[in-house]
Amino acid sequence: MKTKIEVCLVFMILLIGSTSVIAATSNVQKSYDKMSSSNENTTLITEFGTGEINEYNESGTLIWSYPAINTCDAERLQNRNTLIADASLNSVIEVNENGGIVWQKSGINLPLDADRLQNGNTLITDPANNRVIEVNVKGEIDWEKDGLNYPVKAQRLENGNTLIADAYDHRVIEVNAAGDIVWQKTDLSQPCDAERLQDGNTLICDAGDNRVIEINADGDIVWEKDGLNGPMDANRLENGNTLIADYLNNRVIEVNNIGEIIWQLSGLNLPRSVERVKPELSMNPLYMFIPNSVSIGKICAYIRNNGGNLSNIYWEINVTAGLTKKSYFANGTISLLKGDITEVCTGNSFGKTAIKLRFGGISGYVLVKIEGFETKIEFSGFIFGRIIIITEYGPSEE
Ligand SMILES: [Ca+2]
Ligand SMILES: [Ca+2]
Ligand SMILES: [Ca+2]
Repeated sequence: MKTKIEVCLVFMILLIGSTSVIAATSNVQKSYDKMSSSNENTTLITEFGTGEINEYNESGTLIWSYPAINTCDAERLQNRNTLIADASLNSVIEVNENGGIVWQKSGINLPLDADRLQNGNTLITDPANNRVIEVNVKGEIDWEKDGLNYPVKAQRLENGNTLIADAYDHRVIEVNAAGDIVWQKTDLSQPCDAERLQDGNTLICDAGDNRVIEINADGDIVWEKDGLNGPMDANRLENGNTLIADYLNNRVIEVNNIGEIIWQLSGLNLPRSVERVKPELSMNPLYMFIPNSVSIGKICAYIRNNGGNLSNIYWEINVTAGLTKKSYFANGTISLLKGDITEVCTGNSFGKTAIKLRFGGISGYVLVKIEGFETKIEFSGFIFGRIIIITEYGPSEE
């Protein structure tokens, strides 16, 4: 079966320069098969056959799509943007909800995987150069592991080490910051994905053997799902099930701990990566707007709060008055208690919890951050108004 996956990877490379062929294969009916209740989350899938990134709800309805040409991996970030390994651009890009590129690392020949790290850097597999790199926000390489043989996926572990599916060396390795191998599983068949699980086991797409396996630290197989066709991505879900991109079977399946399929989306077009997106990450928790043509008005920031008290809102308002730049309300934190409504923005029905700040000036910006999310809005024209921060979803009313 190794031959088949090799062909598959070669096919993938051929596709990079052949977009007209890709478009011809895109007209596929999605079918949905629910055998028992899954959950209300959405599923983000890169479909290599069309190059698109598609987000489906549980019943298989397309709810968001990014019309790329050749993408191999995508993940939804905490700020609700989507990080994409885009081979047609030779780049890793971060796009916002509207598809606007807000960050880009170019000059990577065939990026297959990109992960945003906790330090804000991005971990990227660069198989054409047989390496995995970590780049900072400026795109500079902060860390690198070279000498690999077609690394397909990588994961930064909690201990700071990096787990790499090194496909053509048929192994999964864990390397430390110095690049030394501290753990490995050899004798695999073109592993295309690996992730370290909470209990220390490792989940591997043993693609050439058409199976997903879970092994313990000693390398013993403790769980297996076979009968697949070139699986490219597997993720252990919080509910204990495993979500698998069954690449050459053109489907994504969720299987339980005895391997039964409990949910699937079929009729896909070479699903190469898959991720379950939590509901709280499927909506922007933070919105701000300035109503059109406002000379005296409001800037509103909506913050979604899933319950409890909002606290540690970082806010910063910077206002330019004439030629003099002034800062009003420099920055700080605000504790917001449940039910503490001070004002509701015009025309909205969200108001649950709010704070209100006053400022005045000609132009400037407002920046609000909460719990790792941030949003910034720039304004021009005279404004003497207020910023109102309210929760879209406050704690449920008793
Ligand atoms: Ca990734
Ligand atoms: Ca990864
Ligand atoms: Ca995975």
